[in-house]
Amino acid sequence: MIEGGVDLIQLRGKDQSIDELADVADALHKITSRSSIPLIVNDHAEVARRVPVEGVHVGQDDDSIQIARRKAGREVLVGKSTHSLEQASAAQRKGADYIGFGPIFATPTKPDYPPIGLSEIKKVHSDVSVPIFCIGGIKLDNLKEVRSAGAQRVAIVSGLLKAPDIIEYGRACKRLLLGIKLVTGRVSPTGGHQTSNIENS
Ligand code: TZP
Repeated sequence: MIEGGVDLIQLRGKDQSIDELADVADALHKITSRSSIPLIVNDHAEVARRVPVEGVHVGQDDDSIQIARRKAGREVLVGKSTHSLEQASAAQRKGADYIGFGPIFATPTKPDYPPIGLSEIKKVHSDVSVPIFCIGGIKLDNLKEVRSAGAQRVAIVSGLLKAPDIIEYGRACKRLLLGIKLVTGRVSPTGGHQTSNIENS
């Protein structure tokens, strides 16, 4: 993934124990840190106490941002999943360093949420100033329309994981994003640049 140009990686392990997640996060972090790619752990902020990951990510039904920070016990990025304009603004008010916004399209990876569609992407970017990762059903095939709808950052899960060649797929996404708007090489999720971050899990 890193060779494919991914700018940020999120570790998701819904069915794994904290111990298992911490082991995977530790091994992954040894790789991501060599390339200065931030590693974000989904759901379980306590992992950040044990492994020097750069951030944690919480959903609407998980710990609050405040509790996630407390559990991490040190300064980390905290991101929040949001599924509407109201949730996006609330997450910023409550101190999120970045938000996920989606699902943009219907996706089997998150079957229980109705898709938001492309129409609110511009609005969320005008309402919210923290970095926004559009997510959900985004693939190489629809990346151009997502970008044209105003997305500055995207998170891709199954598109990348199911690609026959992850490196090529990542590079193709990156080329497409870079072609539409010039991007800095690598940014932190809190950076203000228009950039193409591709999250994976
Ligand atoms: N949050 C909103 S949609 C989604 C998450 C975690 C899943 C995105 O996965 P995919 O496979 O890229 O649609």
